Amino acid sequence: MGEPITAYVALGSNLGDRKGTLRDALAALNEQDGVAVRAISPLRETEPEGSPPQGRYMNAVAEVRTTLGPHELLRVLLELEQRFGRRRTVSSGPRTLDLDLLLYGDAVINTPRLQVPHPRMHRRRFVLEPLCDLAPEAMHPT
Ligand code: PH2
Ligand code: MG
Ligand code: MG
Repeated sequence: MGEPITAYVALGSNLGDRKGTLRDALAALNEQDGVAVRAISPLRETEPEGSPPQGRYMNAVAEVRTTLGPHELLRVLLELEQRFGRRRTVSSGPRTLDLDLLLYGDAVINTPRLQVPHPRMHRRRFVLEPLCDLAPEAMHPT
């Protein structure tokens, strides 16, 4: 564990109780050792982007302060997706909960398991709008 880092996490849900899942997932994230949720954007209902066809999403972005390293934080996010019923069947298919690590300080990470900044964040309105709501000063490191 090192110095606390500010990171941004995108949340998405398009199955089940979408708002309830996002709210409960944020509470669970805040309960994790070494992770404090500092701020949450307004929730936005968005049209699904990409294939396959699926229902509308609720999306949000959270700002966290964390003493976890980026790979540890990713492990926490994946564990929470599982806990909230995520089943990876169809690639990019509907999901109860998607938690994507967008930014981790100004780190640039390119490993097979983890790419930071998230490689598609700059092309996704459903990420950029809530991120701008929350942190208009946030900078993409590349
Ligand atoms: N997530 C995707 C694919 N498409 N569309 C919206 N509106 N919101 C999402 O969170 C989303 C998506 C893959 O993660
Ligand atoms: Mg995603
Ligand atoms: Mg994801």
